Amino acid sequence: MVRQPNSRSQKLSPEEIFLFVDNVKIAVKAGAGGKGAYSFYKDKYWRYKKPDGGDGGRGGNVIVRADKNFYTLYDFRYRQHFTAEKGGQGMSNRKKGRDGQDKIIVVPLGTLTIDSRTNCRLRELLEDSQEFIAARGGEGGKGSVHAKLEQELQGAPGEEKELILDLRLIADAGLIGFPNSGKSTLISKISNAHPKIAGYPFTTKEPVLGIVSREGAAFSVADIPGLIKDSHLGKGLGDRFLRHIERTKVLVHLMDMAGVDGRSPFEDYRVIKKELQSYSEEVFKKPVILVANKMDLPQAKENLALFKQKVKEMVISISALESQGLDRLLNAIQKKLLAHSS
Ligand SMILES: Nc1nc2c(ncn2[C@@H]2O[C@H](COP(=O)(O)OP(=O)(O)OP(=O)(O)O)[C@@H](O)[C@H]2O)c(=O)[nH]1
Ligand SMILES: [Mg+2]
Repeated sequence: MVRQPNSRSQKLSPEEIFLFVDNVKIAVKAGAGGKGAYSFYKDKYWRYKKPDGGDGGRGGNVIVRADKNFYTLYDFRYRQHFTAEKGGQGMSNRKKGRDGQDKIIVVPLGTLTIDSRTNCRLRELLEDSQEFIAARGGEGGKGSVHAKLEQELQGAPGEEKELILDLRLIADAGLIGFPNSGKSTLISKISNAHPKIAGYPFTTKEPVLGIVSREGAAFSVADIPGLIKDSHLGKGLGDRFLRHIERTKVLVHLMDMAGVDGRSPFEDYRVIKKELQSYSEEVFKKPVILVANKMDLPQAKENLALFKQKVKEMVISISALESQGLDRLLNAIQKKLLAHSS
């Protein structure tokens, strides 16, 4: 199951607008190794005391693990410090101390971990349950059975790091378009995602992931907040969410063909293309499926005819609201995904 954001009230403070968190800094500390036991054994049969102190346990590691049920780093706004357990002390009678428990940090798929002090990219987790040790626990100290020097009794300290977690969602297809073009209506009809839908711009304030299940196949779709002219300069909600379609294989560009908000669909098409190009050449070059939405409205047919005179690419006509043409669209997305799967 893909976790959906909680339903939120309509009025959000500027702070809350960016509830979807995709970059955080955290501090992690692995457990120190336990101390080796300094202990000796003597009974009536032995003339000298014999060492019998066991080794200390290993300190716990800090592990970063990907989980497909998470898709934001929001929780890290409330918790930034993670410490793994220390190793237990060694005991007499050669008993080894208990190993410290690992600390598991759960992150969404698509999270890159960077060591903030060295700026070194540690690992990017792209699959469910994939994990790596971000900070290693210290070795336990030697017990008096093994230790030659007193210093050897001490356990090694655990690694301490400051990590940056940077998320880029992983989805097969990304929905783009002007606010109110019907992106959320579409994703709610074709997938298990049910974002808020309303007739005012910027209803969607954070990316939403949905899974489309079809016979014998499934693919994921990301709905991101609408783009407008000069999004790349920060207008509207800006282009900050476009990073979440950087890894999609296919873009689905939705256009309000009825021009409900009084704009021309062709102008919208040009503006979005320009915004993509201003954002990055790589995103601009992604395969795009053009979709004429709101074809149930009277003005749409005439606008589509005009649009087709100016744009040579194929356009798929749908009405997301009335679930018209969705099968054709899904077939086209699947076909493009197959053609561009590496
Ligand atoms: N008539 C008609 N209205 C539609 C259609 N698709 C969406 N709408 C309406 O258009 C308005 C905007 O729809 P949304 O799905 O919220 O649009 P959006 O692109 O997600 O908008 P933002 O989240 O603001 O970027 C709503 O009132 C929808 O009911 C359609 O096919 N036909
Ligand atoms: Mg929306």
